Amino acid sequence: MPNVITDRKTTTATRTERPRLYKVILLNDDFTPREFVVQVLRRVFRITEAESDVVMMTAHQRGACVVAVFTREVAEMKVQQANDLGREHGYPLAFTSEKEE
Ligand code: NFA
Repeated sequence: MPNVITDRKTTTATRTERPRLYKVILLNDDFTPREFVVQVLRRVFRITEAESDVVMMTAHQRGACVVAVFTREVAEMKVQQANDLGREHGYPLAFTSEKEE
């Protein structure tokens, strides 16, 4: 019987990458009431009234404001929930998500 080597070993190197994060952005519009925007921000993003006010006013004055960053799935879910709330009340309120560099 020839000498056959059967005990080859496999080594696996593991490299863990950080998940890419996505910004959720609030866009200004001319129709959605300020107070409604604040309530949606509080409900969907669980931020305080004071923080919601700053985010809402920043979007109002500058056109857009980053609300928070999340993994892609969570960002997309929050955008959907917030946009649905606006639609349910007949407002054009718009949130979007964008990959962070
Ligand atoms: N611009 C809106 C208004 O004057 C308020 C608003 C702020 C809407 C931020 C959307 C986003 N009623």
